[in-house]
Amino acid sequence: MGKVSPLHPRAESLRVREQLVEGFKAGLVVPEGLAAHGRGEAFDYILGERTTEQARRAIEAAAAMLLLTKHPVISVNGNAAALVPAEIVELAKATNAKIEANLFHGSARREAAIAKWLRRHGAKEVLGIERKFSTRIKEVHSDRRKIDRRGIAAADVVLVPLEDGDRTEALKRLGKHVIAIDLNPMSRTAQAADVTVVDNIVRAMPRLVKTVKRLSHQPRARFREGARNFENRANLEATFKVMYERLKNLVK
Ligand code: PTJ
Repeated sequence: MGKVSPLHPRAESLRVREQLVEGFKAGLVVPEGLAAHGRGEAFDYILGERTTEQARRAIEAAAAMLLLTKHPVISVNGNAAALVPAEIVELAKATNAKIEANLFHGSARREAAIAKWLRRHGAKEVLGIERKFSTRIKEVHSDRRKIDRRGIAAADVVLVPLEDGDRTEALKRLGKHVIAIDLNPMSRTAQAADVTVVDNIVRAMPRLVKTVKRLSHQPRARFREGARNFENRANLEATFKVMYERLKNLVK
């Protein structure tokens, strides 16, 4: 981890930053991704840099949803690829999900680099690369509109990590269910998703993989009801309360 001592009080946060910088140097992450990470860190600080009870509940619902669906797809951008490549691959294997590179700052070169990086971590196939399978979601005002016919276009559930934009609303209009992982509970994506995991992706993804593996040994009926009863709005409101209480306790 360069010159940062593991005894430094911010060691873990600095290690994650370093990982992202390495991803930037390797051509996976855009410079804007470093800024986006900083926004996430600010929310993480307010949350106490831990997985809240609300995030745990959302992860439980997300795991159930991924297991209960026929065509799940994990959408991957530069930041997600740099931070949790092994977990993306593990989750895809455990849920039979497809992996699709989908970028805000579209670039064929970076898509290829991300696909190669994920294959190095064990991915058999990464969609979103071949032009002949490419199609578009209307009304998405960014490069994220480009999707793969075999992937997001055909998906019933899409896992969307780290984005704040109009794609989730568009995916919902297409009848898809969306799981978001986003430290900012106010983001458009967090607000529009069916299940929002307000947690750092570096904590949320390993927990999601573990939860999927645990649930996959159980009868489906056992977790189907829980997933159905999950209320994202109420869970987001409870998350805002956690943040509010933490800030309130700092004021005498
Ligand atoms: O690789 P590309 O071209 O797709 O670009 C990736 C970025 C992240 C630059 C792009 O998707 C982007 O601009 O993202 P946004 O729209 O700024 O949204 C990123 C969201 O992720 C924000 O709401 C951040 O708070 C949140 N975020 C950042 N880092 C983390 C995070 N959420 C969870 N874990 C993180 N480590």
